[in-house]
Amino acid sequence: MSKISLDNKRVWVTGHSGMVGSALCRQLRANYDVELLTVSHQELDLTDLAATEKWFEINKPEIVIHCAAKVGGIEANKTQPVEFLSENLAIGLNVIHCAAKYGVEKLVNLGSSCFYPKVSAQPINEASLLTGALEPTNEAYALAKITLTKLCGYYRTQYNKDFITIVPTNLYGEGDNFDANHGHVISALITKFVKAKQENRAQVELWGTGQPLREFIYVDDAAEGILMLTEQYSATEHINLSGGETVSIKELAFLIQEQVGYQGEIVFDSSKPDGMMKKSLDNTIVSKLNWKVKISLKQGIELAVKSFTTNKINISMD
Ligand code: GFB
Repeated sequence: MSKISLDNKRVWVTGHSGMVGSALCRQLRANYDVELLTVSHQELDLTDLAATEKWFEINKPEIVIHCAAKVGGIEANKTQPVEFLSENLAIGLNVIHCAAKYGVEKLVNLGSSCFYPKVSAQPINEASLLTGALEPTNEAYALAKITLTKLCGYYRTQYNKDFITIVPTNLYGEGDNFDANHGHVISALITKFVKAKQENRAQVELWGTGQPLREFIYVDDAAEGILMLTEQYSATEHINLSGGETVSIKELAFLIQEQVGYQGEIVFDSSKPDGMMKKSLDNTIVSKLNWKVKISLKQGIELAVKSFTTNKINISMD
């Protein structure tokens, strides 16, 4: 199995209204000649196997890019492990099994940078998977993602299916969940700083020590990389999609504070979890495939703040 072309294919993006799914749809519409298939959660519940099978039978996707998932930041992961494990596993198993049963030409599964061991040599390479214990705050989500990644690999070795897994580093940008408590750090911080500025608050309270290091990629860069790998990558081994900037949460907070124009003080609540102390992914393999990040962290934060304020996103600070 080798390279494929997306052109003239029926391409189904699951989770098309989420951050990654919607970025993929924007690019597929603008830059590719595809028949794009999408279906809302109301029309199709992917945890329902019979309904999912029926959808495959009727719509006959040739390429599936599986983005549908229950996602969230460190707090959401920590407080809802049952849903993070069972929903992600159920959705993923149904989509992957149906892709095999209904003869999908290529399936792209998304892993997560948090599925690598809590203590990993940095930057984390693909071979680190399953070499140590997971970070407890996101163990449930990571277990679902690891199982689905392995399943794709087994489908290739046992049934010769062209199923791949791409592992994006931490993503952010337009279409993210900007909830202050359940969102990932960049979106949650944008919400917190914008609110604090609007309400003239003297302080913004952030979580943990501010010391953890995270690597970030703007979602439009990631979408370009995912589409490039869909066409060019075909292997049992998952592949990291990384090469973004790595900063401490404290440095990140200053960047967002500056972009929002908030003048007050930042306070870190160290009773809240830090999660993994360092998380950036090794990009040796993907960098050989003619793709690199174009949007700097500063530019990406500017874009994310703009999308947040222009879309007047309804935010929760509870
Ligand atoms: O993005 P985030 O929620 O998740 O948090 P992870 C990143 C870091 O930012 C942690 C700190 O060290 C947090 O303690 N932080 C500071 C905050 N203030 C805040 C805040 O207001 N909100 C949030 N969310 N964080 C996630 C996993 O881990 O990585 C997910 O939990 C997912 O499963 C994602 O896979 C990629 O980067 O630590």
